[in-house]
Amino acid sequence: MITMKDIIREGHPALREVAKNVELPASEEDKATLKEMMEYIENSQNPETAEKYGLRPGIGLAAPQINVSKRMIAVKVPDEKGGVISQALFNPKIVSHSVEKSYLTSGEGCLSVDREIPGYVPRYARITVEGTSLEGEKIKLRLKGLPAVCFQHEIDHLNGIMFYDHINPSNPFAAIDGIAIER
Ligand code: UDB
Ligand code: ZN
Repeated sequence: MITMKDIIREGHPALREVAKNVELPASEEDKATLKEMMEYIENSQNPETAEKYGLRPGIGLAAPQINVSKRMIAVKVPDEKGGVISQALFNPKIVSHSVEKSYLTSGEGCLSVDREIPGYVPRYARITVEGTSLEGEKIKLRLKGLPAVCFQHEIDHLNGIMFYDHINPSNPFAAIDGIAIER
């Protein structure tokens, strides 16, 4: 089971690497890793298991965060319609995106970052993501709102990009021409 001690933190070089494509069909080992990542997210969102194991409640996790430099992500995130988008993907890719931007008015954090870093993180407002599920099916997701932010944050990890790389260094809260997402 993945716990916080398995999650590498800011400063670890693996967070700055470009992760490798997963060869498909995925090996049993890669599938087991991705399943464990999704289990972390689920355990961390369950108040009892989160408390018991000291898990920080997460909505997404990328394999480089557990020091596995492969293109795998697990996301379980509420959408705007009261639903939940729960998806583990191999080789996720943004195949199209809006010109329009959006950002969380509360900024972002990261399971691999143990400090508050204030500022708006501009993201694409709408994205289409393709990838392959644990079952080996091709998946295409059209996302907006928090799910779009979360998938972009996780896919950034696969490219060695941290959320704060996107913050305007001279004015972290400079107005962004786009859609504000209230937390
Ligand atoms: C998170 N959770 O899981 F706007 F219902 C963050 C942490 C770092 C604060 C735990 C989070 O943002 N939850 C959230 C936000 C909302 C509404 C809501 C729950 N991550 C995952 C991560 O570090 N993956 O690598 C960071 C998020 C920042 C933007 C999306 C992912
Ligand atoms: Zn993160």
